[in-house]
Order: sequence, then structure tokens, then C-alpha cells
Amino acid sequence: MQSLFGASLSALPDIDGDGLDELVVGATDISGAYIFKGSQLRAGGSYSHERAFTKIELPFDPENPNPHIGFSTTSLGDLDGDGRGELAVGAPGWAPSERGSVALFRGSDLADGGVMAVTSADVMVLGDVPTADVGRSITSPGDLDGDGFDDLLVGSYRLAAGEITSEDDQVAFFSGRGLLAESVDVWLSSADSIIRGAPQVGGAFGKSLAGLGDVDGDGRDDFAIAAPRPAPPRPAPPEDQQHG
Ligand SMILES: [Ca+2]
Ligand SMILES: [Ca+2]
Ligand SMILES: [Ca+2]
Ligand SMILES: [Ca+2]
Repeated sequence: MQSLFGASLSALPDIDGDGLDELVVGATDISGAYIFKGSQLRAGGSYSHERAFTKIELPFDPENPNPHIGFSTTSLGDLDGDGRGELAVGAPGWAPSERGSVALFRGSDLADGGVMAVTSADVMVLGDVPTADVGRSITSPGDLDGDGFDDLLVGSYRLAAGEITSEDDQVAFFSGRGLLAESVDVWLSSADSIIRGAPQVGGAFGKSLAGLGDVDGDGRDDFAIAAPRPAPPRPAPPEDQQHG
């Protein structure tokens, strides 16, 4: 799971009201998510994580040295009605449940700058099923259920060899409307729905997630899930059926 500064990248809708969107950079080697304001980037130059306006980190814990905060990041539209978008940060190596997590921050809380602990998130999505590494992938695919609020997809998959079950590779759907309503942590199993991949070691169902907009014209946004598993060996076709 090694990745350096830039393990994930997301645009974040303008949180400081200057009309410029912001940039979120995930850095799993130093385990953090770093927000650079659009106004910083407009000025040019080069930036390390130390120059980020807002830093989402976790104090080093020798018992959990690799929380992998920032392995994935995604912005969501405004869920709490204050006109600013929100941010989700995946930490697949950290959670009280030790099964990974996703931290959800209100955009308004990120606008003051400085260092924020990932544990100060408004809501944490925590793994509670026999799967590993919740939050390896996340995306906001737009509004899937048509309630006017962006929704959240949380992917978790296991790459380790050994016995694997259908719960090892799954994508959880959370309707955005209620996510920030009570500011309480939610378990993955309480997702509004869960899509499971066919169990296969190294299958990585959910490694990539993408919102597509409304491709079939039914008024609700659509999405795609990739499972970049190794293809099984294919027998050579008979000579008289070969395709050009
Ligand atoms: Ca801005
Ligand atoms: Ca908001
Ligand atoms: Ca929705
Ligand atoms: Ca649709």
C-alpha cells in the first residue's frame, strides 16, 4: 500500500468563499490529507505538504504506524445546506475497529486552516464486517437516489492471499442526505445498500469508482465499479473461428 505525496487527488468546492476551488492531496507515506487553497495555487510555485492551508493528520501512534490517511479522497456537494461542499478522506489502515475508515468533514470546518486530527471528523464510516481496508476507494457519484443530495460510495477490498469471502470485496452506498444529519459515526454494515463482488483473491472489486452523470436519462446519476482482477487464461480459439 505504499504511496507518496499525491496518492490521491481531489478538487474541493470553494470553502473560503473567494470563488476559487481548492485542491486536496492525499499522502499515505506521511499519512495525511492536505488542502491547498485555489488562491495559493494561483500564485504559482511549488508546494510540499507543510505549506498546505489545512492539514488532516493523526498524531503518530506506534501501535498503528500505517493508518494510510489520504489513501483516497473525494469531495461531495453541500450536504448540510450551508452552501459549501464537504470532504471525505479514506484511511484504510485506521479505525477503532481496525478495519479501515472514512472520515467526513464539513467544508465549513476546513475553512479555518491549520492542523485537524482525522479523529475530529464530523462523521466516521467504520468497518464492522469481516472485510479489510474500508476506504481504499471512495467517490461521490453525484445524486444516485434522486433526493437532491450527493451520495457516497465506499470501496473496500483485500489483496492478501488466503481464504477470501464475498465480504472481502464490496462497495457500500450511503445516501448523502442523512450522513451529516446527526454527526454520529456509522458502521459500514448500516450503509443504505452494499454491492458485493465475486470473491476472488486479488480481485480488487471496487478499486476504482467513478460517477458518470445520468447516462440513461432517468434523472438519477449513474456510476461504474472496476474490478481489475487478473484475467483467467483463455484457451486458444479453434483456427476456423478466429476473429480478425
Ligand atoms: Ca477558495
Ligand atoms: Ca456544507
Ligand atoms: Ca442522494
Ligand atoms: Ca441514470
